[in-house]
Amino acid sequence: MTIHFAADSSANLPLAPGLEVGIAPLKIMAGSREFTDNAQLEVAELLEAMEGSKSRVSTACPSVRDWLDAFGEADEVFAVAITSSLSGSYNSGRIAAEEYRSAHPGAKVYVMDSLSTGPEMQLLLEKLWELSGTGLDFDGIVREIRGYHQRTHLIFSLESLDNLAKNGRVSPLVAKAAGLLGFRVIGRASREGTLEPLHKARGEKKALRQIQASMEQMGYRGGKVRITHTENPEAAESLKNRLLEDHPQADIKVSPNRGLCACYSERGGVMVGFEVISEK
Ligand code: X90
Repeated sequence: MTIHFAADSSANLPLAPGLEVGIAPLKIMAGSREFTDNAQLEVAELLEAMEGSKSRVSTACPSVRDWLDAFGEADEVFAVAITSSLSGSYNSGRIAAEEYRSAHPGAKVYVMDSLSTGPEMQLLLEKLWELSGTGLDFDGIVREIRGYHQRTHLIFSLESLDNLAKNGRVSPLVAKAAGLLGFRVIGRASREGTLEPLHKARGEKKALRQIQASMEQMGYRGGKVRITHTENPEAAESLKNRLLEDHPQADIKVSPNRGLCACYSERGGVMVGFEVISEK
């Protein structure tokens, strides 16, 4: 029996070595250029095009065809999509799953609405991979991953919410706070999968301190953490080191954002997916 994993490109693949995930790419339109968020995309080039573009930067979710390609050919497919509250990706994935089942009688496909994105999707994919090695059957894996999802969160610090606001993914009022010089907005993915602002912080150090405090408040006690950043490895590493001071055994990894997360978290953005001890 073969098992495949798939995700849309907001999961910032590649992930752990050995964990193979089919990618359904989103697209980013900046000025006259269109970027496909695949392994070939150069984030630095995308950011330059975005920053030099006079017109609104926009994005498009993967098509049903993109998801079918990402599923590949397998008996069981587990797929994770960016929050359905902010993107049509999950919807395309659901339709793809129906088509897949009719084209492959007996095949099973589970498409999960992450209600989040980036590093929280990474945690979900790593857990799915781990669960697939435990001998659990399809329904057992689905049950377990749903339970695990109750214990994962996403928190982030953004220097600019321009692209989110211009695309109607956050209110202009919330975006304004981040527009003030030197201010960052600290927020999280809400239970409904929308962007929930929590705090404003002036300067990177305060923002990182605030992220750490919010994580502890939400129940972080040394579980797994995945940190991604948009051209800001210093902040990501410094957050990792702060967390390790309190939780020396924690499994914490840092990686760069790919196109979609880079587009919306913008230069300097830091995103953190983490496990907590009690359910949401
Ligand atoms: O379908 C599309 O065109 C994609 C639209 C995606 C819009 C939101 C992307 C957010 C990326 C920014 C910080 C995290 C916010 C998380 C809220 C759940 C990353």
